[in-house]
Amino acid sequence: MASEVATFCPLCVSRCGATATVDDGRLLALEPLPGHPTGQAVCVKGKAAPEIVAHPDRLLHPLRRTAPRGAADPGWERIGWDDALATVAARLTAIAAESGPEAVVFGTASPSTSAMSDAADWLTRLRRAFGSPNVVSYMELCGWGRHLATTYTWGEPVPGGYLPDLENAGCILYWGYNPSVSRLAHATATTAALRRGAKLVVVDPRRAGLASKADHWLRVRPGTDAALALAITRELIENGWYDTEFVERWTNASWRVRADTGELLAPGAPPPDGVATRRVWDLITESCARFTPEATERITGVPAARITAVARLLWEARPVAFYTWSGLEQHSNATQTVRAIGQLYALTGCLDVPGGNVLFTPAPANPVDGRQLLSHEQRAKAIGARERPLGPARFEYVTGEDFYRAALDGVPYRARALVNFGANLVLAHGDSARGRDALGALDFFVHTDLFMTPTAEQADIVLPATSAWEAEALRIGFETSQAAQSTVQLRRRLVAPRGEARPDLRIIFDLAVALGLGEHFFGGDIEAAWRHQLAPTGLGLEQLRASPEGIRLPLKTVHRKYEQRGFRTPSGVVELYSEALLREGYPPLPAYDEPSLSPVSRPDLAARYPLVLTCAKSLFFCETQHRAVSSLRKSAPDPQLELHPETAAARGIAAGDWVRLETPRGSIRARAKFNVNLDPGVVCGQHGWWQPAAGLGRPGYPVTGEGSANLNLVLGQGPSDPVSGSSPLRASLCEVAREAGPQG
Ligand SMILES: Nc1nc2c(c(=O)[nH]1)N[C@H]1C(S)=C(S)[C@@H](COP(=O)(O)OP(=O)(O)OC[C@H]3O[C@@H](n4cnc5c(=O)[nH]c(N)nc54)[C@H](O)[C@@H]3O)O[C@H]1N2
Ligand SMILES: Nc1nc2c(c(=O)[nH]1)N[C@H]1C(S)=C(S)[C@@H](COP(=O)(O)OP(=O)(O)OC[C@H]3O[C@@H](n4cnc5c(=O)[nH]c(N)nc54)[C@H](O)[C@@H]3O)O[C@H]1N2
Ligand code: SF4
Ligand SMILES: [Mo]
Repeated sequence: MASEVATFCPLCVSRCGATATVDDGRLLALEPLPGHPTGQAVCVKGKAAPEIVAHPDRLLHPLRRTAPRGAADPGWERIGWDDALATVAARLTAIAAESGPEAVVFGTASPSTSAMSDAADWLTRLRRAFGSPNVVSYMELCGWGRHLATTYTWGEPVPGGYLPDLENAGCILYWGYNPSVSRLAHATATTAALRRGAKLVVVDPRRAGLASKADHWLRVRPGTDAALALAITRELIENGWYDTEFVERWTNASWRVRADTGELLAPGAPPPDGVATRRVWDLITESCARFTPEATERITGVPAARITAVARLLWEARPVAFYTWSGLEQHSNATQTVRAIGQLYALTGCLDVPGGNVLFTPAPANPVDGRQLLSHEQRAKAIGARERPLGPARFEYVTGEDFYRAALDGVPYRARALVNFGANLVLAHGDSARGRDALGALDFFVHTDLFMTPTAEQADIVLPATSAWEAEALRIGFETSQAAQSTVQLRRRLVAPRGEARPDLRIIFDLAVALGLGEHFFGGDIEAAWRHQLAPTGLGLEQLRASPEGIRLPLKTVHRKYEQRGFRTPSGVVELYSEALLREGYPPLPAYDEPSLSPVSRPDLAARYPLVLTCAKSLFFCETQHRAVSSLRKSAPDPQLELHPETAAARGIAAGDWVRLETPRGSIRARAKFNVNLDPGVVCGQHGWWQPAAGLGRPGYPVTGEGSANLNLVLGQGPSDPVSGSSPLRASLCEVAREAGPQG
């Protein structure tokens, strides 16, 4: 008989509370779980969970490569788990002994697009216990702007840590973020907020998702968001639309700067004799001066009157809650852009107030990411730290390009091995061809995944991971609201693992033991580890097992915590003026830099490639995954390129035609999809196309070469953001032409 079990879907960052229907050891359906703080809805991908679990292409056994890398056929040979783990441990130990543990780079699929969120902290612990300061993931493409760059303004991530309090917001500001596609829990909460009268401003080159319900949709030219932010800031200042008290007391706007060195003087400190000083506020006013609404319309394409109207709305409809994501991450000016928005947001004074961006009270768990296990000395060896001391390397993340350089050129030292959980690096970073070469240059590569991918294909050993529904997992907090943060849930194992697949967490713990690091992993006992994590919550595993829908801790939000403890910046206030950036030679105040590959910065390229190219996620797939899932692929059978009908007409392209998308790096195929709301000078592509859908007879596409549909083949990793190394995947140049030959 079919039974219903409360669970949650970890396929993407939304982590929707869900009800699973299970019958005879099979997962049949996933439906919403309305009482759960993220359980209002389940998307098409969640609904496809049963298909993902049962997919015929799943990896079922550990595999060893028998042919050299680069061979057409890797010659996969099935091996046992003991053999696989022993081989991995032996190779990693040998490489660490010869070259230092830093030569072993760890990798992970983003926890926003995979169930690696179940195991992320434990993988970090394993890496640190092993002694490596290097994890290659997507910090520079996915988390920098939202998460780490903000520490140079706020001391803590806004948003990310400080999340939008949608339930109480007067005005919601989504800037390069489309939760209707990417985070259902935010989309449903936003719709509820609009129903009770909240205002909405969306900044996006496309009229996507909630933009059609917005009070203002600002159609910004990709990559010019900082100019827009500075223009809005200028309007706020000119009209006195800012929180004077907050700005005076809780930012360094009223501090003075030495004209000679640029250093800040603490409030009240007298300047040295003969040294001129300026107020930060005056410098800010000056730095925004040229961004008049009219001048900014010429840069961004956003009508001047809208800029003023949005500034007014942000002020009058306070409190403002905002969120940003991919639209601002993948740019050559990503850091300055989020600094500019951070400045704008400071002026509203909405930080940590009800309805603003709030640091909700997290469930009190023991941290397990093993921060203390990595020595300072090892940490300093992070790849990329020398080139970009304030960038991802400072937080132990290696950028894609830095990893490739270390693997291929030995700079700053050779990356010899990769221990990768999921991450489809070849498809997900720009310059796919170089990515594949870099993996080919490794001495040893072990990859854990549910499916064979173009990245997994380069591995020496491939380990089969269970899907989320074949594994028990502990989730402490669901992020989006205080109720969500207060929820602790132990997701049940709903069906038995397919084949010999094992949960990532099991693999991490077993590998730790095989590497002699069991003492840091409770001797390999996952339940003991969870008990340790849970201890401060007072919850036990048995209690959680008996309440599969999760248990809500009685936590209360505390607002304006900065009044007690200051901001977590070096100075204790919001650093509109950043000495940390100044010391490394970056502009200390938020600034606008033209994108590195734009019609303005590269007129030489624009003559041949006149269109601005950006990209966005698909509702039907997570990143480079799920094209093999029939129910999803049916709805989105082909790679798409959105373009304006006029742009198409000028090139003889009809809706649905196959087109060639050309950049200076090469060309790929996609199908034309008309979008009348786009600027005719902007087109929008999709990355992640490689996988065939055998069940539907839909083709796959080669990663490189003729017939490829891989957007990241024709996008580069540079010229990148000087602070973070973020790649210009969302603002570059291209041309589009109708594909020659028969269409169909
Ligand atoms: N369905 C689905 N959900 C997902 C994912 C997925 O692949 N599919 N991926 C997960 C992951 S890893 C992430 S990081 C999140 C990301 O979630 P989002 O950030 O919401 O993802 P996108 O839709 O790529 O980008 C948001 C918007 O940015 C716009 N944009 C593009 N260029 C610019 C620009 O220059 N400026 C501005 N202001 N906007 C721009 C796009 O048009 C798009 O509408 O989603 C997560 N959830
Ligand atoms: N052009 C362009 N490029 C982009 C982006 C973009 O918007 N445009 N987005 C960027 C962003 S925001 C991100 S986060 C990255 C995403 O890049 P990745 O984090 O690599 O995500 P995916 O491409 O979805 O690939 C995830 C891989 O993990 C596997 N996997 C899924 N679930 C699990 C699991 O539970 N365990 C294990 N072991 N494996 C699993 C999948 O089968 C797949 O092979 O891509 C970046 N690349
Ligand atoms: S939005 Fe869809 S894929 Fe993401 S967690 Fe919710 S149901 Fe799963
Ligand atoms: Mo991401």
